[in-house]
Amino acid sequence: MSEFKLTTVEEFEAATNRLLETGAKVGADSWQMRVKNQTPHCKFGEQGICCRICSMGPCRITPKAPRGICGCDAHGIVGRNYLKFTAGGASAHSDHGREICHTLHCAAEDGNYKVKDPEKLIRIAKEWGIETEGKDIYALAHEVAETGLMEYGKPFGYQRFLDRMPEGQKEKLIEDEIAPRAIDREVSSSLHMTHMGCSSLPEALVKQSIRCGLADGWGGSMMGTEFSDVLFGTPKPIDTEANLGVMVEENVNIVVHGHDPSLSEMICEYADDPEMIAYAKEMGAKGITVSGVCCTSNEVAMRRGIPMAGNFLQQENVVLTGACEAIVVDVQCIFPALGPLSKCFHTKFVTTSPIAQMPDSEFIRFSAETAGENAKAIVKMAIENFKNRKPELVHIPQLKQKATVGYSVEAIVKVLDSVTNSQVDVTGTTKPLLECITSGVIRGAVAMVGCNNPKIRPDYAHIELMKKCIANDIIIIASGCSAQAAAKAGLMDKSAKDLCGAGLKRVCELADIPPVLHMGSCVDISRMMILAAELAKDAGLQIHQLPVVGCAPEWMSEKAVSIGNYVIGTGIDTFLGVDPYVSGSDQMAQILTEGTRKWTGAAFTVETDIEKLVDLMIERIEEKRAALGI
Ligand code: BF8
Ligand code: SF4
Repeated sequence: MSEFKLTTVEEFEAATNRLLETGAKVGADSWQMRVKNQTPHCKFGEQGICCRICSMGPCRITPKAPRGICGCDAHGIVGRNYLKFTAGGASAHSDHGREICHTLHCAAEDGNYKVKDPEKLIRIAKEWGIETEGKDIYALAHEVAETGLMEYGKPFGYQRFLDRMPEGQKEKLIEDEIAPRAIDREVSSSLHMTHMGCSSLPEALVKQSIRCGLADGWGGSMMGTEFSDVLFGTPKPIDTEANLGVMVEENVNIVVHGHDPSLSEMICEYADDPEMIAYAKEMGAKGITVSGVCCTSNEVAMRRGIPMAGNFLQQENVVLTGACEAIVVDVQCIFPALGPLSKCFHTKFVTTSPIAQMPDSEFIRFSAETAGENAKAIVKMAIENFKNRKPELVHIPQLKQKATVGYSVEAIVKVLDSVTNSQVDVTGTTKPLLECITSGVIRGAVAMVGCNNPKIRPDYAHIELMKKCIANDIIIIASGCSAQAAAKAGLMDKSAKDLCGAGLKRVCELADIPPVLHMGSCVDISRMMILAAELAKDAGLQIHQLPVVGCAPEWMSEKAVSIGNYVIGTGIDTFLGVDPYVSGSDQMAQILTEGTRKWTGAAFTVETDIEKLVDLMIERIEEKRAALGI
């Protein structure tokens, strides 16, 4: 037996409590304190029955006041709120994807950004019917980027990547009017539908939520993922470490946080520059450590092995170590609290995007054209800040785990090829994985995604669900903050195979993989959709028939709702541990948990009891297997 041991949530919490003591010394605020101030939450908001989309309101639904001033009932109000939530998430993911398209458009042989995976670029160009023969790779990159940008506003047709779905699925989506058209159009139409005096029919609002979500998952997010791979390389398995213990006391610590790899890639590049390292030494440090928080961390961990300092609810902790010279952010999931918190320490809080501007931050506008000089300025600023540390405040909790990350679809297909010893050459398909599933060695797969949320004990649901799944021979593919929870616990260490059932353990041994596979950031949930589509095509099935489910037990953001919509839109049942503000309408709840099946073959399950949630997932996977007779 190895000496492998998971880090427990209790150990995470003890480390956090120790850091909060430092916070108390310097008068810092914390999310733990703010949660207390904000609870109990407003019941109308929680149930989704507050409407303030016109200035006759706000209107709140009660038994005595069952309709708003315009006459809208609870179902219409909940439905509109749900669609707005989705549109917010789809816009964020897709705008991130658009930025990546722009970065690709700026790529040049002698520029800041290069094409690192030309094969993937050519593959996508061919898929999109773009002539590749005899073309310079950068000319091709620009043409593909421009075609991608057109996906946001094209007047006719549907998202190009829908052609990756199994035969007939796109046609069914078109027939049901949920096939996504131009991405911006879906977001815009959603906001039009929720305008005062437009849709109040729950079914129509849910349909548009799915369509808008699909524009994200099979449009903006998928382009974000694919073109990030083209620019920065398609992830391959790589070793890294996770949790706050990755920060190094003697070094200049730069923490990258947010989502867009265009920034973090450049920071990593310059932090590695011998000139910068020499400068750090001159300033009294031993070197430079870059670590990450949230999805940007997933991006650079997958491609460079950059360690992961933590996930969403750990973002304040990196500053509380007193050893963070700069926390450099781009967009999404960044606490405005980081501004005032940084002021309690020597930390520089550097915002870089016009999309995410915050008080008490230093704004260094980052753009693809000037990326090199921007990144250099940021790294220099961090180095020069090292001398301002207050040694009496420095405490880095010595908690970290090893993790192997970087399981893109391409990487999964490759490693699982080694599992089946069949003589037939199956390279390049998901057939070996299918064989494992059909034979029952692996019972199915769960796509674990999403955030932390103070409503759920942070990381606990992610980790407990994963442990139970792998013990039941269900393989986990994880992304976003869920992936980081797994990594911090040790579930992405290959030794975690000992926690698996016999079948999955054997697969992990043969393929030399951990039982929880890191698939990347939240835009990379598009990778999961591609994997599901490939599995279905190779099996001659539709996606909704596969013994695969999605799960977001601790989700919190609008993006997560958009994701939920495209995951069920793709045909994958999705299990949520937090209610998406729909409990105020039985009609909405019914459509979301059952009604969507007639369009996509999948629906949501909402269960706040985590034990029950995992049992329901396992049950669903077994039902799918039974239906297939396997
Ligand atoms: O996009 S999992 S807290 S970091 S929203 Fe945010 Fe949620 Fe983390 Fe990435 Ni995704
Ligand atoms: Fe009230 Fe109707 Fe206006 Fe909403 S749209 S605030 S329910 S009057």
